[in-house]
Amino acid sequence: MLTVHHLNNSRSQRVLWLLEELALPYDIVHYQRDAQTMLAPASLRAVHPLGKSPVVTTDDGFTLAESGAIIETVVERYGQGRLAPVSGTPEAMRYRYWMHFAEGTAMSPLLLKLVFDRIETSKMPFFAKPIAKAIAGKAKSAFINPNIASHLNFMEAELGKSEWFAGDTFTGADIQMSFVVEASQARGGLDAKRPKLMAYLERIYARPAYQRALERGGPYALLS
Ligand SMILES: N[C@@H](CCC(=O)N[C@@H](CS)C(=O)NCC(=O)O)C(=O)O
Repeated sequence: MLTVHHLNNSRSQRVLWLLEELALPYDIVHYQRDAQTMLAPASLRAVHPLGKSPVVTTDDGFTLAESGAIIETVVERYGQGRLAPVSGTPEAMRYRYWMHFAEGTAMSPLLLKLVFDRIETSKMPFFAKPIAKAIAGKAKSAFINPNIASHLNFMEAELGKSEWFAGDTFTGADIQMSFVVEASQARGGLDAKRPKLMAYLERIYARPAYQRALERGGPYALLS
């Protein structure tokens, strides 16, 4: 049996979804973000030293962290050929690419956007506010927003080539990429101007396993 250490409104939602897609039995231990800081509770550090979500523990004593590594490991160990392209094919190369692109490239500017948006609106002495706003505004206009836009344009173009990120078949790479697309909609400016990505979101929301994961994981709303 697998146990998902699930933080509300977080990347662990996609691990629940993965396990539902594979129809694997699993337990959930729930953790709640601090309402002020949005950080995970210290109890998650008892499971993995970084205290980040997702973490999965297995009956045979493994602790898995880092969502891409979790998805790849679960698909390899328990997937019986499902959710991953046959190795050595062009689809397998695309699968690996998107598995890494999600956290290695796409999430960085989205995280920076979250941080700088918060700086702009956080409480501080009145004289510091214009300085903070100017720095945040410059970081966003010079680096963060152009990178998010370029990633979105790239993803939109790729989804023009095939229905799913790795090809014509739904794979674990789509589960990994889902958080990027959802976060882009919540705070990265993704909207109807990029119809392929919006249709992709509709396709994933329509999957019964995605719905079941929401039922088990509880309310899910990404930070914006
Ligand atoms: N690259 C890591 C990121 C893990 C991560 O930052 N998780 C967030 C939730 S989406 C978290 O645990 N935040 C709470 C905290 O940092 O205390 C992954 O994909 O697993």
